[in-house]
Amino acid sequence: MADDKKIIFSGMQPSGLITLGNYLGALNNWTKLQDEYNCLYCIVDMHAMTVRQDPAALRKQSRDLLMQYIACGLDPEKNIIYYQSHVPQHAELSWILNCFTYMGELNRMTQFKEKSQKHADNINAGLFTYPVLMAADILLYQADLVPVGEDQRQHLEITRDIADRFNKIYGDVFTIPEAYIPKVGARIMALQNPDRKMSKSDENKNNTIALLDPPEVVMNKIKRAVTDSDNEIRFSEDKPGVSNLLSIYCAVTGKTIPEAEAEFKNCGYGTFKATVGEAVAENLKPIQARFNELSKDKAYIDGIIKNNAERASRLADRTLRKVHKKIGFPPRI
Ligand code: ATP
Ligand code: LTN
Repeated sequence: MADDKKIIFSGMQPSGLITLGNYLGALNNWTKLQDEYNCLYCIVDMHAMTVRQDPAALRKQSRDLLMQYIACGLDPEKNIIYYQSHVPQHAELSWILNCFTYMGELNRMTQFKEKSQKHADNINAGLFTYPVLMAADILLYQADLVPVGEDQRQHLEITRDIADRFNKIYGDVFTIPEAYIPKVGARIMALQNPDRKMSKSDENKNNTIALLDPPEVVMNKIKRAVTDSDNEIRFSEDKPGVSNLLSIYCAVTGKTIPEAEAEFKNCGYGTFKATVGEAVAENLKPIQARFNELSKDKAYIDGIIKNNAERASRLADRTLRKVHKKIGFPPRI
């Protein structure tokens, strides 16, 4: 990695097929940043353990997620793309940072509250300390910038607080990272429930568009998306369904909201949805073609998995050793 470039870290959970929300909120930005920065993009399988996963499905989803990263345009030579569980330093730093994080801080996390409600039968300690592992992910690599969707803003804030607290005690150990959130597409909503965010683990598949959904499925899901009855295509808080489709359209075409509103001024919802559906399906086609090619090349993917984990681990070790020294762990002889 070039020493003069700033560092980016981000990750996604292999908790299902990536959605248009994950793509527009995060992954799309990752591909844009790969030339300017030294980037690490992780498949956070240890985070996915915070809710129950079927082992065979988790294994497949993890590999599929890695291939989707590449299919979306991440170059595995330029970026370090790897599985979190292959780099043990994440868990090691996470333990130490747990001792610098307060219960009260973790109690305020909205993701914890939402996931606890959704999985009331499994409110485990990992779900509670999830943000600490995320802080460890980021701080291990001294990341300057973290490209994520809007829902992760709070986790970035706690990461900064933990890093700052640690630095105040031990000197400048960690870089304080900044969130990098897109202007359009940072919060794509569920198609059938536009008052909550699109999530890849949603059981109702009509709520989500997966990057790997074939064009006819994309068209159908968008046609069935919840709108309202006034037939007016404008971006407004009282029109969450229409506004969500407008955001999706703008994020995939690069148009602004006023441009899109003008374009659909005299259209009904039928034409509007068909145009949005087509734009999305067209955007996904090359990604799907690349994904299918990659699925056939086992040796290539295996090579990336091995090499990139080693590269990440070497970098992570630098920070972890520094931390060990600062806090007073005995040196290795
Ligand atoms: P899960 O359903 O398992 O909680 P998720 O779909 O919320 O998963 P994550 O793996 O937690 O996705 O997040 C990956 C990235 O995608 C994060 O940067 C997150 O902010 C972003 N993201 C998730 N959902 C959306 C959304 N609806 N709109 C925009 N960005 C999103
Ligand atoms: N918590 C994130 C996923 C995640 C992440 C990270 C994102 C884990 N570690 C580090 C950015 C940086 C999520 O739930 N979307």
